[in-house]
This record gives sequence, structure tokens and C-alpha cells, in this order.
Amino acid sequence: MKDTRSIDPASLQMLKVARDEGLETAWDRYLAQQPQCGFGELGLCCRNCNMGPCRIDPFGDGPQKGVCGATGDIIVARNLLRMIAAGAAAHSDHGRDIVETLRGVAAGEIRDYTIKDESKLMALAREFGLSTEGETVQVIAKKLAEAALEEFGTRKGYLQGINRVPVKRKEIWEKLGITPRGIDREVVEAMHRTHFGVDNDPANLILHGLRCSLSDGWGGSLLATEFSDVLFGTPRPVRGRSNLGVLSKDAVNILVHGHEPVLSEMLVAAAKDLALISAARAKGASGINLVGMCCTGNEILMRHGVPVAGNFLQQELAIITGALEAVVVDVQCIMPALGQLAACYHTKFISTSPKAKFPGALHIPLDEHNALETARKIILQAIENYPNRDQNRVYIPEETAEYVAGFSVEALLNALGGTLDPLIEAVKNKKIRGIAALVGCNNPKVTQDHSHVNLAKALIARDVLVVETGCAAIASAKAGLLLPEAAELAGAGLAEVCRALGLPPVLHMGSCVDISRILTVAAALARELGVDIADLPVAGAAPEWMSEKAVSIGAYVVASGIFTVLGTVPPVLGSNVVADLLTRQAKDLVGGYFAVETDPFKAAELVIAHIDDKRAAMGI
Ligand code: NFS
Repeated sequence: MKDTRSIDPASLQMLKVARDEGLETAWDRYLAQQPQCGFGELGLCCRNCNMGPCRIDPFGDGPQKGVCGATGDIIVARNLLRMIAAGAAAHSDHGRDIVETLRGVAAGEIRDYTIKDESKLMALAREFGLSTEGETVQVIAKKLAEAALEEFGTRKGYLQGINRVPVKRKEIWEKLGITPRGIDREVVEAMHRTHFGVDNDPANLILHGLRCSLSDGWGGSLLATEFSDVLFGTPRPVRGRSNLGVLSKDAVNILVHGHEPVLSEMLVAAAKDLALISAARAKGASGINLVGMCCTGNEILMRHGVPVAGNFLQQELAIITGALEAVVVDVQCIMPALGQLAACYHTKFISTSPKAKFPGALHIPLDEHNALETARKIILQAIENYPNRDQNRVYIPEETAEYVAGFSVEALLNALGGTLDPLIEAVKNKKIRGIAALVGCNNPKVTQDHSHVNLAKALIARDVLVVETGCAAIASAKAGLLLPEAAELAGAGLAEVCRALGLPPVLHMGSCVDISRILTVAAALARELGVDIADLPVAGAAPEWMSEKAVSIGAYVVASGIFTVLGTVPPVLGSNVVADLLTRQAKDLVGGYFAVETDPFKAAELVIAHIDDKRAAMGI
């Protein structure tokens, strides 16, 4: 029988090894959870106070109210708002860490990092309205970081980042009262409103969810992206390799997994240290092979072309290759299962963030003030572990595919010759039908990468330019869609544009916080054309999403005016009121709205129909 857990041959091979070795993965645990809680699936259980837990009977026979009187509509809306708040918090706390690192570097307290992109620093300083005349880079960076830290608890009215959006969009947010004020404030208010006995109006709750998510997209995530560029360099097109075949049979393999580039950047630097390379050789290895996974993988892939071993569902499979000397993690999307699994091999599971400790992990905290030293210490742990590798248990799938990544807004503009005009022209003359942003995770509820790859292929074949981030982009990397040569899979118009500009039809724009790059391009396109973002022939999709961060992303993309298709079902179906708000009423309120479609081919039709409608409305 065909194994429907993944379409990725490397993953399928590793799943066989897992079975032979009697090892459990997320897919097994997913099966063991069947049937999953129906109340939870519908969003109908509430644990917000200790009169509960309460649950609402979706069939109407049992209780229709919680002890406090909350209906299914209230419970579903409150639960969704909490998901958005958690996702926005995760992205934004990541953003804060990057801003604080820049502040430390500027103040001379953190010495191992330098400011890599001064012109971006200057541009951001101007955007924040700071005077740069006669000031040193250090002083400007410090002022900028301090101004950015204000964004988290700002008292000045609203977030700086929203100045990027067209006036029409700002007016929509103002009218609805959802202009984001401060990043932390919106998250705190979400928690306050969902506390027992506060906001009990589903629409009011969802509207705050949109505001909270906007503080992520145009706040926390935007700062994470922009300040990472300042500190670590703005990505430029770069080639590399992807999938588990990037692991080496004879080098010390170190997998970096998680999200923040602060540590991974130092690991990239330390892995080139000649003394460490000779230490690896002294242990019988051919060298040091640093590879990435998930979004920290995306960060170093975008900036250094570091190989990416895989996306979310491959974290356990990488350990099962038996070839990893160390898995180094920071925060987010790290399965707590890794410790136990690593213990079945010689692999060291190393946690580095005081915010994220795991069972079975060796904790080596990252000290930003001594970051290079921490990175060296971690790499030495891996080197020392190399002789413990049992080569008889090593199975590395051969699969790898090349990618071209690194499409920051600046890199895209550069490829276009300095302005958005060629892109606008191509859209107007229908060589490019529209633009679709494909983002998000893997989820064992659906075949790994199947929806990502097939949706991307279906869209490019119909001349839709696809831009991607996160684990969606890694799926495309593995499928060879991030190469200029993939233009042959595109429709004639898109293929022509790709060939003329040397671009792949699917552009890797970075990690999930880098969806802010996509927002920035969408806003710039709208401003150029004198329209609102909602008027553009643009759509979003999260075909295999699973995390709360993805819920926040979906919400801010929709609130920014962009129609978004979800490929896994969000826990809102217990409330017709909430489902109707998200899939219908949102269209009138904010221009964007959600659809749920689990079949990627049908999802492609929805995206194309939407794009064609927008084209017709614009008269192009
Ligand atoms: Ni995004 Fe990136 Fe991947 Fe999903 Fe997790 S790594 S921040 S949440 S699983 S795409």
C-alpha cells in the first residue's frame, strides 16, 4: 500500500528506518491520538476558569452553555483570540530579542556581532523619523533600537510599521478600531479580554484578534526581519542544497533547529574556524557540516546558502539518520520528543535558550555577550561526540535538491532593475496573472509537502508568481521549484518573465517572520498603483499549517486585505457565527477573508478565481 504520510522520498525512507528500529515519530503519535477530541477540533471546550472545564454539545442534545453562560460562539471566539495572541507573542518576542541584540551591539556591550547592513540601518532610522546628521553608526543604531523597543509598549498612538501601508488600508483599520497600538499591549489585551467575564461578543473578540495579529505582521515580525537584516546582512540570491541528503557520511553533522538567527549566525562563523575544523579532523571526521532546519535553517540559508536538511516534520527523521552529532535548538517548533529520540542514538540534543528547556537536553545557554564562545563550545561538544557515531546505524537518504533563495525585498528590487515597474508591467500585460504567498508548516494530518508542492506547481503553471517562506519554502526547495530552471513548469507568460530576469517561479523570501517582506512588497505595489492592498491580484495560502504563529499570520494577512486559503481546518467550526465572520463578513469589513480547502488543486482554483476577480475589478 502506498505510504501517504509524505511525498518526500527522503522522509518516506526514514519512516521505514523508524519502523524497522521501532522508533516513534509524530506520525505514530498522531495515529495514537485518534480519534482526536471532537470538542477541541470544533473549538468548543473552555478551560479559562476553574468552574470548568466546560464543553458545548455540537449536536444540540447536551449543554449549550458553560457554567458561566458562555455559548459556543463565545468560547470559539475566545479560543481563537488566544491562539492569535500566542502566535503574535512568539513572533514578536523573537523580534524583541533581535532588537535588543542590536541595542547591545550599538552600546558596545555585545562584541561578537557587527552591523552588516549600514544602508538598511540608515533607511530604517529615516523611517522612524530619527535624525542621522553627523551621528556615528553606533549612535544611530542605538537610537533606532531604542525607538524600536518603544514599539512593544508604545504610548505614541500606533505602531511605526503601519506607516508602510496605503492610506486606504489605514482608514479601514481606523474605522474598525483595529489599528495596532503597541505589540505587547495587543497581546496583553487579548489575554485580558479572554479572561473570565470580560469580552463576550464574538465579533468584538475577533476584531481584537485582527488588531493583535497586525501588531505581529506590521510590528514584531517586521522588526525581526528588518533588524536581522541590519545585524546579519540583507539576503541576496544564494544557491545551496536541501533535504536530508545534505548530511555527511564522514563529517561532524550539526543540525541547527528553531528560529532566531542570533545563535545560528555565530555557529555559521564558528564552523569555519580552522582550529575547530582540525579538532574535527583529529577525531577522524572530514570536517564540520552545519545544516539547518525549519526557520533558523531558513535564516542561515537566506544569508549564507547553508544547506537545509528539511522542514518541520523532518526534525525527528534527521536524528533517525544516526548521523547527527548534535541537534542545537533555540525556540519554537521544536518537538519535546527530540530528547528521548536523540537518546536512542549518540546524538546530543542541545538547548540554548533560557526560554526553552526540554527533557533530555543538554542546556548550553547562549550568552549574547560571549556568543562566539558559546557557539565554539557547542561545536566542540559535537566534535567530541563524533567517535561515538555508530556507522553501522547510519542511514542517510541520497535525496538532495538545489535551491536558489535569498529574495529579500531589496534583492527582488535589484533583480527587477531597481523598481517594481517591471513586475507591475508583467502583471498588467498578464504575463504574470497575480501573486500568491504560500506559507506555513507541515502537519501530520495531511501528507507532508503534498499540498505545498502541488499548490505551488498548479499556480505557477497558470502564471501565478509564487512567493514563499517557512516550511512551505523548504518543501519547494526539496521539490526543485526554487530554481530558475523550474520556469519550465510555469505557464508561458511567467516562464518568459522568469527567464528574462533569471528568477525562479517560486521565490524563497525567508523565515516565517519574513512574511513581513511579503507584506512590504504588497503595500509598495498598492501604493505604486494608488490602490489598497485588497485591490491587488494577490492571495495567500497556508496549505499545511499547524502552529499558533500560523493563526496569527493568517489573521494579519486577511486583516491586511488579502484572501487566504487554509489547507488544514482551524478549530472554529463549532461556531457558525465565528466561521461566518472569518469566511464571509471579513470580506466586507477588511477586504480579506478566509477559505478552507484541504485539496491543493481545488485551493489553486480558489486562488486563481480570486486573482481573476481582482484583475477584472482593476480593469487589467
Ligand atoms: Ni513557521 Fe518556522 Fe515551520 Fe510552521 Fe514552524 S518552522 S515560523 S511555524 S513549522 S512554518
